[in-house]
Amino acid sequence: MTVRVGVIGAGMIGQDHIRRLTEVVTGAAVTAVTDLDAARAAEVAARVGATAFPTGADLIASPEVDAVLVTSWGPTHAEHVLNAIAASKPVFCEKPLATTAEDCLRIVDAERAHGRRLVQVGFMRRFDAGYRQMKDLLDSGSLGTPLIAHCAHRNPTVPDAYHSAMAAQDTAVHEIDTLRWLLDDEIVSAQVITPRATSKRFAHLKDPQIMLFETQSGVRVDLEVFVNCQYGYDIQCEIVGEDGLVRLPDPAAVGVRTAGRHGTAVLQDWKGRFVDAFDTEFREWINAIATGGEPTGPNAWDGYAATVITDAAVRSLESDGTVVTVDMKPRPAFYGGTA
Ligand code: NAD
Ligand code: ISE
Repeated sequence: MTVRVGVIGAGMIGQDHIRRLTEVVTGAAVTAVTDLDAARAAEVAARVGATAFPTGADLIASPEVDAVLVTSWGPTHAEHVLNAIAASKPVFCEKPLATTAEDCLRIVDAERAHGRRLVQVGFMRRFDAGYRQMKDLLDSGSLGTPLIAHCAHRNPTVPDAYHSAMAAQDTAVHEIDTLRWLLDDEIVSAQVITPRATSKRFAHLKDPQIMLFETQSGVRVDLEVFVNCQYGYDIQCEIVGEDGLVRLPDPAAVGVRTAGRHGTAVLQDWKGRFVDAFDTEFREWINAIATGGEPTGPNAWDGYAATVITDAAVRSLESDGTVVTVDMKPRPAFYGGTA
């Protein structure tokens, strides 16, 4: 079966995922595209032989669409995801699931009422080979009980539109999801402190930021978010357990020796760093739909959890580094909890 995907939002990542679905992943076709910019939707649709639709609602209702991919701006995600659930269509939503906890809970409630999983959230790091090796090792118990996580998330630069809260909402949200999954533990508090600011930033931005999280079982996480580090896109993660530690590998790269130096290049953006993870993410999503199964990646509850934890981090940032307790509802049985 070929899964016919309709894409809402044909911007940077939308076009990259369209390329992936049409050129990399087998068993998928992009049959419908919509964008607020109708000319862009028409141009991208024509490129892949799809139909351009005027709105997300029209696209979701189309019989040409089996599954929906939401790659529009964050504040519009909830509306499209809720419409897809109402139409009983699987929906892959790029992060964030929604920009407010209330909207995330509306999605959770709608999916539970539907009775079967339809929603997957685009936290692609769970599909990265290095993180998966870390997860296997941690689950094996060979490092003993995890105690501490040290992480860094560095981007070379960010545009003027990137503001201080986005360090949590847009950037650290990836570590927040990844650590919940790696540790199989819940984050219960957040604190954000700001060291001396780099001079290489737009004046309104607090950069870098140091985020400290505590999990239910007492693991402490320190995360440096530095989005104007200049030198490249650099993701680091090390988890220390009672019997050893595990570190995320750097991407494979040739070693170069020249002019009295030796080294490897540093990647410059998330597209290159996580290209294989994105490919795997979509292969597994399409495969689950094609075989009539439920999506197996991050679910709507993970989307909700990430949003309430980033909310706590933003509250800490805005209150000069107070420790903020995460205000999370009990996890329903539908998502593996007890409520
Ligand atoms: P973008 O601005 O390049 O593209 C968004 C597109 O959506 C634009 O073309 C815009 O016109 C369109 N759009 C907005 N609202 C719409 C609506 N209601 N209906 C139809 N079209 C609409 O943004 P982007 O960088 O591609 O980011 C899109 C989403 O992907 C964001 O939620 C972002 O957080 C996420 N993202 C995820 C990653 C990742 O690493 N997983 C990386 C980058 C972006
Ligand atoms: C961007 O939206 C992403 O999701 C990238 O993975 C992240 O590294 C970057 O900081 C965000 O702005």
